Parts: sequence; structure tokens; C-alpha cells
Amino acid sequence: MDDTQLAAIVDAIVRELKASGAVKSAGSDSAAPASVSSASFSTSASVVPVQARVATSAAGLTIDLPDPTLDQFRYMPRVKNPKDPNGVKALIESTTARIGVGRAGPRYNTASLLLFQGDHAVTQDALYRDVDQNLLNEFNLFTVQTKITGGKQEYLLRPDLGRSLSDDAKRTINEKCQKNVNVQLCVGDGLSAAAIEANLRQIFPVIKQGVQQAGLTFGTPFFIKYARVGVMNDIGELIKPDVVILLIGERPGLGRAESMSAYMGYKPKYGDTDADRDVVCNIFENGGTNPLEGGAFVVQIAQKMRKHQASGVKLKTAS
Ligand code: B12
Repeated sequence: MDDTQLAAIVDAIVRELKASGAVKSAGSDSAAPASVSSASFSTSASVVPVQARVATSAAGLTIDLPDPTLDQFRYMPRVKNPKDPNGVKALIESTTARIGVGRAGPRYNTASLLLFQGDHAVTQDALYRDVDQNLLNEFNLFTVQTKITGGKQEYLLRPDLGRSLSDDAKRTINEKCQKNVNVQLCVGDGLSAAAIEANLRQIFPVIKQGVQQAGLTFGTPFFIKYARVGVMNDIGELIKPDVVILLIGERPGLGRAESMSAYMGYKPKYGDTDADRDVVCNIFENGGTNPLEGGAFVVQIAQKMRKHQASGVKLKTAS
């Protein structure tokens, strides 16, 4: 690429950023002039607008692409010259799997690659982001932490530490929580903050009201940062509830980050394993277990656990 082409690209980008309001012209707040000096332009990643933009071209060069994650592009058949175009379309519509994406020689085409990278970014964001504090405040959830002290990186590398509450957490729970309740509800970030943000507003009231309407005591709910499922044992030991319900973010899939699980156990204690637990999984709207229904189901299971005084495999064999 020669200097003239390069300058044309830079000029076009500057013009577009100015037009979108992301950067301002020196001495003028108006829309971008026809020619902009790229020498005076300084950039930083944070000023680039995140909204989808239409393709623009400068000097015959396309410098931008439409958002590949929009449904119309995500589900666009990309197989060249298919024998049965309607068949390809029908197949694509029948599944969320990435099919009918075509290829460029032995490789993915650019559109598929960009979609894959966009979806991967959603996954990474869900995993590395913290749950919105405003949401936790809405439900008066105080926060305690597991034994993870080195952030998400350590959380990913040390699942064992995510299964134990820190000493501080134990103290706080002892101070703030009602003990010996029938049902103890906890919320954990797990592997997806987005999952908690997508479902908590709907599921929390259903569980709380369901438990209370069944005449059961609902313990003091709280939020656990850097939580793994096994942390339920510590909660059981500290609070001595009949049933612990832990709402937790599931491992996100590509572009699918809002899926939450409710893991449950009857009188969890040190040494309990997943064989002693039950899970209502894939809780999310539009395709999963709807959070309102999920909440009602969780309450039913809690009642069943109390009735049979068991959970996990023991509950299966008892009922
Ligand atoms: C990762 C995973 C596993 C891993 C867990 C390893 C690990 N250390 O992370 C492995 C491969 C071991 C596994 C095994 C099983 N899994 Co699994 N697993 C998942 C997956 C993909 C993600 C779970 C997640 O994100 N958890 C949240 C994070 C934060 O939890 P964590 O503390 O890091 O990890 C714990 C949980 O993942 C838990 N767990 C994982 N699977 C299961 C299943 C049950 C029934 C229980 C109680 C707990 C449990 O084990 C981990 C260690 O405590 C989900 C899919 C989904 N949509 O949720 C399926 C899923 C939860 N698993 C499922 C099943 C059926 C099983 C098995 C029973 C399969 C089998 N027939 O052997 C076993 C049982 C596990 C056990 N220990 O007893 C089903 C549960 C369906 C249901 N409602 O009962 C799911 C929903 C997949 C599916 N759609 O079918 N699983």
C-alpha cells in the first residue's frame, strides 16, 4: 500500500470519527470538513464509538463493515452457489450451530471470522466483568468473597479457592445472616456476570415469594464474589439452613452469556459433592428455562428436598 492510499484511509477514518462526534475539529464543533489533516489527529481506543455503523468508503477503499452480530448477517447463508438455496436457509434456521457459513479456500471467510471474534468478545466480557453493583443494591445483597485474592485470573486457575469462603466472609455472614432458616438463597458471579444481570430481577422475587407463600423461612440473601458451586458447603456449615439455593453464572458459550443455573443442596456440609446437589440449568429468556418458571421450579425442588430430607442422588432414589 502506498502513502497516498494510506493517507486516504486515515483521512476517511478521521472524517467519520468527527462526523460521529467522537473527536472534534480544532477550532470548530461542526461536522467534519471535506479535508482533514491527519497530522493533528490523536486517537485512543476509548473514543471509538461502539454502535454499529454502515459501510463507508474512501478513495474506493472500504474501511468499515456492518455489525456482523446482527441477526440478518449472523444467519445469512454464505455457501456459494448452493444446489438447494432454500434448503440451506431452512437448515440454518433450524439450529443455533454455525452452519452454511461457506469458506474462502480452506479458510473461514472474513464475515464468519468477524462474527466468531465478536461472539468470543461477548464471552470474554461476561467472564471478566463484575456483576453490576446497582443490581445487587436493588435486592439489598451484601457482598462476601471466597478465598480468591488475585482477581478473575486466579479465579479461573484455582477453582478450589472459589469453593471456600474467606475468613472475612465467614465473619460477615455470621454477623448479618439469620441462622437455621428453611431456605437460604445466595447469588454468585460464577463464570458469567451477564447471566446474573440477565435473570436476577425476574427470578429473585419468584423464589422469595414462593418460599414465603409455602410458609417457609427465607434467610438473609447475599452475593458471593468469585464463587464456585462447592462454596455451598461453607454456607451450609455457617447458616445451617435446610436448603441452600445458589444462583450462579454458567460457563458462557460463544455469544451466549446470559445462561444461569440454580444449584441446590439439602443441609450442605463439608465433604458434600455434586452427587449431593441438584441443578436447574440453562435459565434465560427466549430459548432457555424462563427465569419466572425456573424460580417456581426451584421452590418446588426445595419443598421436595425438605419433604424427603435429601438432595442429589439420594433425592432421586427417595422420590
Ligand atoms: C463444566 C460442566 C461439567 C464439568 C464440571 C467440571 C468443573 N470442575 O467445572 C464436568 C465435565 C465434570 C461435568 C460433569 C457432569 N455434568 Co456437567 N456441565 C458443565 C457445564 C458445561 C458448565 C457448568 C457451569 O458453568 N457451572 C458453573 C460453575 C461456576 O461451576 P463450578 O463450580 O465451576 O463447577 C461445578 C459445576 O459445574 C458442577 N456441575 C457440572 N455438571 C453438573 C451436573 C450436576 C447434575 C450437578 C449437581 C453439578 C454439576 O460441577 C463443578 C464442580 O463442582 C454445564 C452446562 C450448563 N449449561 O450449565 C453442564 C451440566 C451442568 N452438566 C450436566 C450433567 C448432566 C453432568 C453429568 C451428570 C454428566 C454425566 N452423565 O456424567 C456430570 C456430573 C457431574 C458430577 N460431578 O457429579 C447437565 C445437568 C443437567 C441437569 N439439570 O441435571 C448440564 C446442564 C449439561 C447439560 N445441558 O446436559 N459437567
